[in-house]
Amino acid sequence: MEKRSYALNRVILHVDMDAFFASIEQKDNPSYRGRPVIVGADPKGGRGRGVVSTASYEARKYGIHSAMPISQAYALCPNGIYVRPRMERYIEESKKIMSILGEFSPIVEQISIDEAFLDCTGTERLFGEPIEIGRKIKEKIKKKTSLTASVGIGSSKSVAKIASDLRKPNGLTYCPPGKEMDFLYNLELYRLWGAGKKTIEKLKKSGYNRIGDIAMADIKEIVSLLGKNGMLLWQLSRGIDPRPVEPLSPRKSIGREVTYQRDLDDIELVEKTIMRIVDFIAFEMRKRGIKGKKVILKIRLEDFSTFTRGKTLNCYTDSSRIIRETAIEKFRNFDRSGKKVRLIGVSVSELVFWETYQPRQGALFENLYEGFIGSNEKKNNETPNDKLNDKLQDVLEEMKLRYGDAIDRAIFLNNKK
Ligand code: TTP
Ligand code: MG
Repeated sequence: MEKRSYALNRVILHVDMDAFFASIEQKDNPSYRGRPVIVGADPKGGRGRGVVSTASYEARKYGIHSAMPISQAYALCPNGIYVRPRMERYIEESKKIMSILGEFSPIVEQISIDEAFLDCTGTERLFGEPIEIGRKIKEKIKKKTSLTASVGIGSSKSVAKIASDLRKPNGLTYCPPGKEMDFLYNLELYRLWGAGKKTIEKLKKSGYNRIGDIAMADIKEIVSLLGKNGMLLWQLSRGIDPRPVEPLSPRKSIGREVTYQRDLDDIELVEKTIMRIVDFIAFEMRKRGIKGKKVILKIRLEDFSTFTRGKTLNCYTDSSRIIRETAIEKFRNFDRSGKKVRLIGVSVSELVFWETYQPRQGALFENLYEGFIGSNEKKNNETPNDKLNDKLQDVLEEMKLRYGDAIDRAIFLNNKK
């Protein structure tokens, strides 16, 4: 098959700090520098439970990495320096870094506590060639924080993300436009952003070992092997990734709306739609580590009159139950004057990127944060049960993405029939 690149001419940078938590510990404690530092749960002389949050590059030589049981890390390197995470401190540094990035482009999308995408298309006259922009960003971060970052530059998010990881730590990697396929060709499959363990296993079994093997294959083969996901992966393997860098602004919202084929009078059915929409948005928010404070319900009636009803919550949330209850309350209080519903929508706005706003108490840090003292934020009456339900819902949404609508909440079953 012919090698062809579908790159758009964008300059996208991915910036990812090196061994972030561990580097901050080394910066704050000069005696830790040059030594294996492991940030995570207490190893308790090898009997500790919980996991490694991250390890300095010196510690990685012993085979220690993020998410490894702390007991295993201890067995590999009993003389390492083991420290508990200090989230507030890391967030402080993260904010500094994000604000430096903002000096290089107004389009910055933070995707975790220590990484972000920048769209620097058209800024060459201000900052120089792409590689020069990368160098300047690294220098500025080093100067202001004494920390090192790795930067990847390419014509898409996926290429930039792969590039930043190639020469860690303190790396700078540029893939010029048009060279995407050559750049990706010999790389191992795990580097493809979006290829999970199972997908990689499947691909390897069928003889695809490098990214280039997928790029050169017939798209139909990959799709028949992996389903819908195959299409995306095939495109990524050729450096095709049109996703824009999307900054998260407080004005922005996450939402979805549904227009019915026939106008509806059945309140119960409309409420079920609201629940479905909310499940989707809450999943999207949790996946991206975002929480929001304002819930907005949109209603269009049979005569096309359109209304919005909003409520600002006590504090930020990504809980399906809280968003759902708020939206449904707004719907029940809305006077339709007997008219049927043509469209219903829910959105959440006043968004914040939660990890840098306040440490996340879920997923990543769960094992590390027994006894963590939260901020002064008021609570929205979130219960442990909500957290469990949200987790279940996330699994469900993942499965829906993979297997279509074969699985769903019991409450929706009647509609399917
Ligand atoms: P990463 O950027 O994945 O890792 P890192 O910055 O430590 O190392 P690298 O040089 O490879 O980028 O994650 C950023 C921080 O997030 C990391 O320092 C600690 C935290 N983290 C966890 O707490 N648990 C995890 O499983 C991972 C992956 C990260
Ligand atoms: Mg990092």
